[in-house]
Amino acid sequence: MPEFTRDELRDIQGTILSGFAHLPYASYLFLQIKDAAKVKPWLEKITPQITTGEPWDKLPDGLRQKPPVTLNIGFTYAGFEALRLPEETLLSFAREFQKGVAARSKTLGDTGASAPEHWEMGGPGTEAIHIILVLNAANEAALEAFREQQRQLLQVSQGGLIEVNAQHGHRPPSEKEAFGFLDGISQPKIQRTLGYPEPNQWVIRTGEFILGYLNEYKEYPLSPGIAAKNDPDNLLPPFPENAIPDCKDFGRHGSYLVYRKLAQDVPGFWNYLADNARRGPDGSPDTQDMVYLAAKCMGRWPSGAPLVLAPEKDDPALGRDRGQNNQFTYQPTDLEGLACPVGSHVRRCNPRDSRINEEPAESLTSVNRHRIIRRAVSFGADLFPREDVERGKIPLDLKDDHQERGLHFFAINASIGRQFEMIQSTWSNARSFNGLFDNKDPIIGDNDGSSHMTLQRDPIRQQLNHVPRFVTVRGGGYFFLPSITALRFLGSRL
Ligand code: N7H
Repeated sequence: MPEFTRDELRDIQGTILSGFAHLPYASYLFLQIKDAAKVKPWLEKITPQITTGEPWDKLPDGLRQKPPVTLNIGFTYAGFEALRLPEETLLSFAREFQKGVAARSKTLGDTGASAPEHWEMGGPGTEAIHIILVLNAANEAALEAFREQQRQLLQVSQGGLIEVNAQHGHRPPSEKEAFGFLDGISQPKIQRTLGYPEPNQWVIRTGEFILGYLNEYKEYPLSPGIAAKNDPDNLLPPFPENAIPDCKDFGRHGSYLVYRKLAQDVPGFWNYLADNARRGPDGSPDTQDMVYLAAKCMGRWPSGAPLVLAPEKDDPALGRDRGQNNQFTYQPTDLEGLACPVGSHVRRCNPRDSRINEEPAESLTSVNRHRIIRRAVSFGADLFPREDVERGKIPLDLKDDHQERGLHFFAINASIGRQFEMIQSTWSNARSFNGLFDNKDPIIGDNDGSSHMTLQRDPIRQQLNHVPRFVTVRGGGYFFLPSITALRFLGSRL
């Protein structure tokens, strides 16, 4: 299989292929279409501004000329309805996308405080969202200027498009999330991107993340189509292998984007671990044991070192070693979970070669049908410096300051149902998982105090009981990230 050509990369939105590590500040502008007819001039102006996957030019010193800001765009199903895409196209989007994230609350375990009725955006009691603009910049000032520029640009729609919500966040230089752990380590490599022409155990077929290419079933992912007669200027490509004659492929080079605003209960997390930790001579919780238990829940140490490779204590050099910190499988050394618990967050979300009743290679094949590309950015002020966790400095008796903090979590995938939703529901929220029972993902599971977290141990396992919910959903949306060609097509129809 060849790598993507420059023209193909120019057609794919950049956020699918890059986390823009050099641009840690982000804003998300949520827009509503009031009058589709007035959106045309805006769409025509914004389309050439969308950051694509085109490789960055090399400077004379050999370094890449990275963009100072990036812009990406996604549409909800309601957004495509508002833009009056033909019915045949609307109905050819994936079912879960048609329903939207709030309607999927049962599947996702969005209950209690996480129920869509309580969401601050994207729920039934808030303004309808049609479009998300994803803005990235190098610092706060550059982000603010870029945001203002985008808000000005909205004016060309003369009220046809309004902003209904805005969210902001940034990745701290330590790359630690609010519980104090290094994040953003394990990402699937996409076949056809630079250096990965062929799929293998670690390189996932393109069609898991970009429509129009074969996926891990060696099939083409479901892609929205449009009758050829509805594309009179012949802008859109045919379906792969011209599989549906008389129909054009609206989805090619596009993908689905899941957004979840996830609040993290930092005092609740550390106080729970304090309650369960060994006591020191003075009767107070042993902070080293608290970090140990937290790492067992996570599957990695605060530095990012995977428990499989560093079972007893953190190994900061390994944690930071981008070449090594994701080089592991669970077989043959840790099938039983003695190093990395079977129910830990990372092992549930990507069991790699460890699914029970499957040979390692078989397990990798089936697990690789449920991978996601994650993009996450923190919001909210720290209760205590998150970098302190790696140093074992965790304050005891943390008081809840009632300030929200957490992650703007994004998942990119070709099938929301088979990828993001499957991980959240069948792996993280399931009481029975890979031989466990009455356990749920201790980090993102829909825990309600009735389930446990089992730490496999020889001779006797340890059990953390009555795990509460540490992550609450505060809002969300299911979006489609069209190709640049599809964006031009959308503009041409208005
Ligand atoms: Fe998770 N965390 O910071 O505590 N996650 N996650 N996640 N997560 C991972 O390997 C975290 C969430 C995955 O390939 C790490 O990059 C938090 C959702 C997957 O081995 C850490 C939240 C879903 C992986 C966290 C959160 C996932 C992963 C280790 C919510 C999907 C890769 C760093 C607030 C439904 C597993 C790394 C692999 C890793 C954290 C949410 C999925 C530290 C705080 C909702 C697939």
